[in-house]
Amino acid sequence: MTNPIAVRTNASESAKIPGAAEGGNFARQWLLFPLCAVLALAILFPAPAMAQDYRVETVATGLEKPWSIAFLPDGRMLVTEHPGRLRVIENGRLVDEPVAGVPPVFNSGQAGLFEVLPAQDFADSGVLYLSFAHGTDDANHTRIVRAVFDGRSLSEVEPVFTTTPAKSGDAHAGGRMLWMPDGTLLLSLGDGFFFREEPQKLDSHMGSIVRINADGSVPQDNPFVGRDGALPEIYSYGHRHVQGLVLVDGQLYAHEHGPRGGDEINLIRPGRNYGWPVITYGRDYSRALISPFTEREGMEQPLWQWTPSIAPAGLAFYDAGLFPQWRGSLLVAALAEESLRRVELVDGVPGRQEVLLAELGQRMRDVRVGPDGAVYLVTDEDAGRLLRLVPAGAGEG
Ligand SMILES: [Ca+2]
Repeated sequence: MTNPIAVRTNASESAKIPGAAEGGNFARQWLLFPLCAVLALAILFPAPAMAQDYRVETVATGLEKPWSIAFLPDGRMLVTEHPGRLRVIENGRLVDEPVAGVPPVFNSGQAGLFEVLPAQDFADSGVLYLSFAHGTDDANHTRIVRAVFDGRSLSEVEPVFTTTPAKSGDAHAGGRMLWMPDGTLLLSLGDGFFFREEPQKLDSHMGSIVRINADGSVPQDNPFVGRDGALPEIYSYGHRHVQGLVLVDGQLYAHEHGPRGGDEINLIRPGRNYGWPVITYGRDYSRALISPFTEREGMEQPLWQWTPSIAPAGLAFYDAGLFPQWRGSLLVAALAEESLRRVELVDGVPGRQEVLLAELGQRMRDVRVGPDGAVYLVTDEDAGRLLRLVPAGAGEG
């Protein structure tokens, strides 16, 4: 175990899921039917990428639990470190001094500094958004602040959104952010791990995706505006722990952690209920049944579910030119599987999958496509790395 703290709170994030053993039994049964076996294995155990597909470059090392990656219009990059630091990569190298002025975060287990997201008008305004766990172990919230970044420090830091109610503990706080095409901002949240009933409640932000305006106000076309007892920021609900958001052709995709099994990719629509914990394809970490149901009227089915869990963290869509064979794919960083999953979308639905980077044996926390068309990842390690994937034949970056 590389992360004893996370083991306590979320086995799917940290445990080596015993997929190989389960797969072996499954495969032996199918080998009675050789053709079926070949087909099943091809689907269930996608082959690692050919070694010549890509080359892995290390952009930066010594990042403590790096969590998210952002690109600035002038070519600089930003990386958050989970304990509460914001780092700058300038001219291809990590600036020694962390950015000053980052607000204090609740740093424990899965709680900490989450994402950095440049404002859509960053080139003019210099405004960044940060998401993080705020408060104490007894009472904490997921918070978004905005601040002006001058290249070395933050100023004019002001909260724009804070979840309600407060929760205890350091697990499942969400933290992924995304700009929608209309200029509204999404934030993904979790069920706090110990508060499984919250995602079905509309008077709690826990287990939802919320949508706010850039100044923190509520968009009046949010699905629950005006409904008694409902929080107006809620955009979708019934989520366990959403750790990836991305737009593809104007459609919103999210992935979320199941418990033991049942990690999901969902197509997110406003006002919809994604089912947790009433329906799930996973079981509890004790293997106990959480629910006998995998579907129910009024609740959305995932587009895809992973059992055993891969623990998805970070989500991108590849549509660049550097890897033409990857175009049209979701890229999913995985913690438990220690991989990058490439998930082909066919008519908007997950199809063939490919497991990349398994040869590194490292938990992957975030994945992004750079403006250069390369794929960037951070490894979830105490001495984490920022990686850049380029085609194997490409010149040194
Ligand atoms: Ca679900």
